[in-house]
Amino acid sequence: MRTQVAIIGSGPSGLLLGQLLHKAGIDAVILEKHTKDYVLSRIRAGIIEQICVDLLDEAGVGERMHRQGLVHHGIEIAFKGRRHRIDFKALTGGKSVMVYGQTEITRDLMDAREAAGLPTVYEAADVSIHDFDTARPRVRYVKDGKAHEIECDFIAGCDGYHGVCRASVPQGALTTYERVYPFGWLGLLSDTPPVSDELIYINHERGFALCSMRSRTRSRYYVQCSLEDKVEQWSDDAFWDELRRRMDPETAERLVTGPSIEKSIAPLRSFVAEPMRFGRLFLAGDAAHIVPPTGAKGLNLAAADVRYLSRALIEYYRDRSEAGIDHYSEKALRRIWKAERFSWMMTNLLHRFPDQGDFGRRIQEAELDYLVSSTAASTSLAENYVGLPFED
Ligand code: RFL
Ligand code: PHB
Repeated sequence: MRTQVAIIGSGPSGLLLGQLLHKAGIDAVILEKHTKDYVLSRIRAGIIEQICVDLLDEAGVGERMHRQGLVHHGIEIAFKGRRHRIDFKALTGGKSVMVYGQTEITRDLMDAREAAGLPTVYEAADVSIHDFDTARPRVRYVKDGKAHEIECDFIAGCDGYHGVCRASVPQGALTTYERVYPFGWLGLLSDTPPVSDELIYINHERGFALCSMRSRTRSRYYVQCSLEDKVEQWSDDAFWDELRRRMDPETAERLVTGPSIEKSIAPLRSFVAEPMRFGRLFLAGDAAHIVPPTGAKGLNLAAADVRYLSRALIEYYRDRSEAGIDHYSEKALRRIWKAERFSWMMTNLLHRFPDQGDFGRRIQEAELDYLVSSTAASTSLAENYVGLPFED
């Protein structure tokens, strides 16, 4: 088989890239290790920036998002039992974010891909990539016990943190930067009305908590937990009790609980691999970088990479220019490091660290106090949260 771009991974990065290339008349095949249902069952991101909304519109998959997504003009930050609102609209000249689940985005992109009759190979086993340092890269995989090979012009590594693409880059060609945090997030999804109209990020002596949502009838909550905790040890009741303890009394009073429909633990990590291009292989999304979820940036960064990469590939095919692909890594990394900084800052600001000590705690309190009392500090948080402008 031959295609122009072989895309590895059908998460949001791979699917969005496939759709934008298709709109520009460029062929792509997507190879995905898991089943479609498995990909759709992963509960992840919930907040998208305007740039991601715009890109989904450009890809022609924005209709349901605009119908069902909730526009949010601010968040609340709670500490010492009080909530403080960060007003995005006032601080950023009218900007906002949207609540629309990653699962829904993935579904919309999969549906559009299917409707256009575009090829995705699910349950593609043993995917391996070859000759990406030449003009004729190849991808091999096994499907239903049969070996296949695809010849292509480019390979897009959209296969997440544990994927095969970054792992196939020769040792020494890659520099990685990493920070692993000494705690995780236990998340619970339930068909209960959200406790508030906006997200609440809580700094509490028992640990961080986050009140988020997927819709007006579906809530998503998180509590900071130990890395040793197992999800089976956490009954729904234990989760709700712990969440309630971390809330201010008024919020705790409003909390509506119910059975969980999903519960999982995610470790927190910051990670960047540089560069993001090796000959005719490009990395995009979680394959190249991870942020702790505290800044709600992971999916948004993936979308930003895809915006740069799709434009670069379109420029290559349309204008025969390599300028875009030559600058892809550098441009993407400039934005990535700013989001890494923001996500690291939010994580430090809001969590309890085992080695924090009294001094660290007082500094954190001063930082929070400064944040909510200074327009400059609130503006900085707001402009990062809604997404920094593109430097094209
Ligand atoms: P994905 O979604 O991991 O998709 C990669 C796909 O590649 C497949 N794959 C392979 N396919 C073929 N061969 C192989 N060898 C393969 N190896 C892997 C995988 O099966 C998978 O289908 O990466 P992608 O597309 O780059 O998307 C990134 C986002 O998923 C991620 O950044 C976000 O979910 C992060 N994130 C959040 N981001 C936000 O912007 N806003 C949020 O509010 C937000 N909240 C979150 C989050 C991530 C979380 N967790 C669980 C880490 C909340 C949480 C709890
Ligand atoms: C979510 O709704 O899953 C969510 C929202 C905001 C975050 C992280 C996760 O910062």
